[in-house]
Amino acid sequence: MAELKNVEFSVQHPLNREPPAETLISSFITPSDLAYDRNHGPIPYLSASSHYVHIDGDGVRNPISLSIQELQTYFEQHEVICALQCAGNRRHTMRTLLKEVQGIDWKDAAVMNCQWKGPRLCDVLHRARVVVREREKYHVAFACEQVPCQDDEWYGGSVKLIRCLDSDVILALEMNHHPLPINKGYPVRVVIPGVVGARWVKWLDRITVQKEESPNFYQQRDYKILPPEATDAAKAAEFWDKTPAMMETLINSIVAVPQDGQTIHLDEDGLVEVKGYAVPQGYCGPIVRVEVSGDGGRTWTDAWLENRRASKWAWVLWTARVPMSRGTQKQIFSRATDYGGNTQPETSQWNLRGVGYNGYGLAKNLTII
Ligand SMILES: Nc1nc2c(c(=O)[nH]1)N[C@H]1C(S)=C(S)[C@@H](COP(=O)(O)O)O[C@H]1N2
Ligand SMILES: [Mo]
Repeated sequence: MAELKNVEFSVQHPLNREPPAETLISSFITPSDLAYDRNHGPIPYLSASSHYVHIDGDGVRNPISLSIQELQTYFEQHEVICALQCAGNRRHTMRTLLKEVQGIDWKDAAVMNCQWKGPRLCDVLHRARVVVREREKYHVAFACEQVPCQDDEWYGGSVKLIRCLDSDVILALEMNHHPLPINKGYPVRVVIPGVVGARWVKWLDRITVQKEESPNFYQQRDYKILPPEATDAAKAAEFWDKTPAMMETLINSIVAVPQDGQTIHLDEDGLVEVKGYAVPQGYCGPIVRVEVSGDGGRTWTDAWLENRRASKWAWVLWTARVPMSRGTQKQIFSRATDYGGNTQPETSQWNLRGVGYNGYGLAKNLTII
């Protein structure tokens, strides 16, 4: 086990929680105290005045250690508004609709849409003088060695170097115009718009340019869409190395209002008000269309999209008024499409870890009166 430094011992289990989806969609920018928390280990309490980020690796001619103050003053501070989503978001729908899976029972709210600010990763790498011949062969590995995790002694993940040179990839020092909250990675975390949350390493202390992906458990043995033949942990063993690590988020949308099991009055026009969020696929945003069906997919109504032009990486909040007939056991579907032409499928393929579920948004067991 790694040495226990700065551990908050009062947190016995890693902190994992999500807000109710109806509350989450009440604001375009998610307030930090409403945002979900996902942790594979205890939360470290770090001091910004003694924390350093070390940059090293293959082709790094000038390995450097930067303090938080240096990250703030040596580089232009760049702001980005983007969605952050756990790869396990909507696992509950996969396990209830398709088949049992392994993992935290996330519903639809393991996602947030926030404003992040800090130096661009490409500027920091530039200062460390990264000179490599075949850029496409390299990865950038991010690590937090502050606390041990449940399945590894540290937390880490990596992304291809070419993806990291995108000018919106930043080392965030601020979230929603305040220093990062402790839970969110204080004093620094990496923000990689369009990529699953698992790679957005919090409490970041090392950035390494290397030819291989991160060797960390959470890059190698988790956060992969295993093939359906991997039906249990023993069978999964032969597939981990052959299956790519998840990177880009998938196009998705969910129905937040109404919620499963509710009773709804039709309005005078025979319509039901439906609300939710939609997130684009990886680099293909923004969301350009959300359609909603109250009759099992026979007819679809276009939703009104809020804040569609805010950022290609952001979510959109949407509202639709959908015709429905009275009765019980009614369902509502939502289906999003992004600028890159990706449209949500009706369901997605089952996988053991229940990651990457992006079938139609769904509210079920509704009674319409
Ligand atoms: N150091 C560290 N970084 C981490 C994690 C972690 O457990 N430890 N969890 C990852 C996962 S799986 C997700 S989904 C996001 C969650 O970020 P949040 O807790 O700010 O919501 O952080 C990522 N970064
Ligand atoms: Mo995650």
